[in-house]
Amino acid sequence: MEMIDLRSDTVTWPTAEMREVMASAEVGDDVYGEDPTVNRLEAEAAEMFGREAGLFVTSGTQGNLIALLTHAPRGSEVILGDKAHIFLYEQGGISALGGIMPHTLPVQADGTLSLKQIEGAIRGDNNHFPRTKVVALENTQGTVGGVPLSPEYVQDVADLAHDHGLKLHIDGARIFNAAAHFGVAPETIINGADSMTFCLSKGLGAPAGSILVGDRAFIAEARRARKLLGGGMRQAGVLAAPGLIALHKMSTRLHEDHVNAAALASGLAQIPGVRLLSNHTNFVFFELSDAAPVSAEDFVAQMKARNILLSPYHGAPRKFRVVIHHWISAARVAEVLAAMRMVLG
Ligand code: TLP
Repeated sequence: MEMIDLRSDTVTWPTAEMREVMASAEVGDDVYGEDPTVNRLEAEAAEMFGREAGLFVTSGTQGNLIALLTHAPRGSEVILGDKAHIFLYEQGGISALGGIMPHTLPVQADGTLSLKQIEGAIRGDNNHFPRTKVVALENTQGTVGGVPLSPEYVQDVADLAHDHGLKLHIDGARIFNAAAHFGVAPETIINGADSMTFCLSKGLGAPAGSILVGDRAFIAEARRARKLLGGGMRQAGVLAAPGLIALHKMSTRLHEDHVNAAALASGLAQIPGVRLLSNHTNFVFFELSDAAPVSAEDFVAQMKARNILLSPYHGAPRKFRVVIHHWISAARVAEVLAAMRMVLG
């Protein structure tokens, strides 16, 4: 990647090794269940997370939608955070396509939903009410700063959900960042969850795709929902092959991104005109203070002229989210800090 692109970890290009395995991937028709590379990726992802089965889907958005369509019939309800990606950034797909009602609870600063509030939101048996079917968590929780949720908290939510006959789904787009933060196995970070989607295409660097894991019966139904949504891919082994590198190799290096993000955060905190807002896992949030000598637009333009891409965070013109990923080495972090000192100096 020539540009230093800090806008998201979705921008990562596949590595040279990924491109090579794409060229030689064994393929078959995955709608017939005959793509050996897809089958291997699904099985190995499921095993890594201690679940019976996996499903290769086109995106994180599709994985979440499929999971909730599978857990929750039309007219039922899902309890989720008011700052969850599923609620804010997926076009209301669960309602538009699934007839599922979102019951939102405030996402707290530590990324959690309060257990008490979850319990209070679960509907009783009453003809007037929709039936609550699912609780959905996001780990790491992006909108509050890439905050990781602990395995203990996830287990508590799973226990609460199960005590009430509900399922727990996790939007684990960045689940390996959470596991790296706590230094626990992938299986542990999704303690008790009935389903979980994670993305191969963000910090793990694959060109496309996500995986949904769960038990065998759930994944069999989810496979039907994927077809319904037009997500039955054919010779998808060319995408699954880099996915295997993402799963086994890239997932083990994310602590480096966290170290680089922390270095960026501590450098930013020293720059006049910058107010550091938060740093968790591979995310850094900051804003330009009134002391900054440039407008937000000029700041973005001058950084771009120095080969660095930033974009203001949704709806807040002077606030920025920086996402560190494998193309942003420690040397590039130093370049970013030097450029910021020049632009804001
Ligand atoms: N997040 C993107 C944007 O859509 C905001 C980003 O740049 O962070 N869950 C979470 C927690 C996500 O952050 C995202 C993407 C998704 C799901 C959706 O994944 P894709 O883009 O594969 O549909």
